[in-house]
Amino acid sequence: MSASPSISTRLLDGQRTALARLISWAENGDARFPSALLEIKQRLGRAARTGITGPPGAGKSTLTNELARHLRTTEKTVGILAVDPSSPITGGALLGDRIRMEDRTTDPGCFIRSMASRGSHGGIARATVDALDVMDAFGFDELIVETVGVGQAEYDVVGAADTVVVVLCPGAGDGVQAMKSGLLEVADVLVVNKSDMPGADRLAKDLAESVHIRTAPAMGKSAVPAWVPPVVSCSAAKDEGIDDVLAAIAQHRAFLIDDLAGHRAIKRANQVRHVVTEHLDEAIWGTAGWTDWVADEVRGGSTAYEAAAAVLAHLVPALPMAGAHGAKEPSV
Ligand SMILES: Nc1nc2c(ncn2[C@@H]2O[C@H](COP(=O)(O)OP(=O)(O)O)[C@@H](O)[C@H]2O)c(=O)[nH]1
Ligand SMILES: [Mg+2]
Repeated sequence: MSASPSISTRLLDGQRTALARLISWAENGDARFPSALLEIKQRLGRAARTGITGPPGAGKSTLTNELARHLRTTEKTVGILAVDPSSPITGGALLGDRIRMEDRTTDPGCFIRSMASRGSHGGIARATVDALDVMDAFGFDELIVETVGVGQAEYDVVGAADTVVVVLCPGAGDGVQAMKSGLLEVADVLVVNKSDMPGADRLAKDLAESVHIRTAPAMGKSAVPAWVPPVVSCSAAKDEGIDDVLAAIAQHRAFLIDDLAGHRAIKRANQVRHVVTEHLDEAIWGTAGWTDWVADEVRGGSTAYEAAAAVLAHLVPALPMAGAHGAKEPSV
């Protein structure tokens, strides 16, 4: 009797049940994931990865759907990951996205998965990269990861992509807001969606101007031309300008091509950090019972810093903060 093929083998054979299962392992931080990843490692790195972020309501999901549809007309296979870092409570919003993307779900060349990650922000970013790796090994040509919102957690999630697309729209959350919130810094491509709405041209102009101001000094200093994020206008709802968005993404990818491996290595290093942080967090607070000890200390009158110093002194004696204030060793 021969053993049934492993889940990695089944993934590489193109079985969708294995794809779904491995993404769940990634999502849940399943202990079986690391060895499964090792078995699919040889097939990684082929897919192009695009991250889509921006304020709620900008049209990210509509655009993602359109990008996928246009890519499908060129025979490219597409995997989509919709990440909601806030909490499983927003399942309603995810369901909404799912319904809107429905016309993609009957197409065998397109795969859509929503992920509502539990745990820390680092955990979401880690799970996203793992899920993208699984989809990459499965064989999709293009991967798109969409995340809700505009904060640091969202940058961590989409920052793992080769190309980060920031989607804005006229009206709510205007250009000034975007500039303040640091969205311009993370964008490789800036998209002004809802070009059918008033104020879209103004927003595109303002964005192009601030990108120019921001990138000009850097270009002056360096002999290597820096990437200047293009501002592209489109209307996802009216299916206008979608190919311009795809062209801008392709241009950025072409810009990266000389050092794609280096670009990806930096992002991969972030993933190592996330894994280490997540494991430490789990080891300290999940299994070792430090939470109770800390609660006792605080109840006994310690400040948070005193209690933290005591924990750190025990865990990592070489850390500068450890042992500060002459904190005593905890006995766990
Ligand atoms: N007028 C207009 N509305 C759009 C456009 N793209 C999306 N929308 C609408 O904007 C709303 C938010 O879109 P959605 O894709 O869910 O935004 P997300 O929150 O960024 O994912 C929906 O009601 C869309 O129908 C567009 O190009 N023009
Ligand atoms: Mg959405």
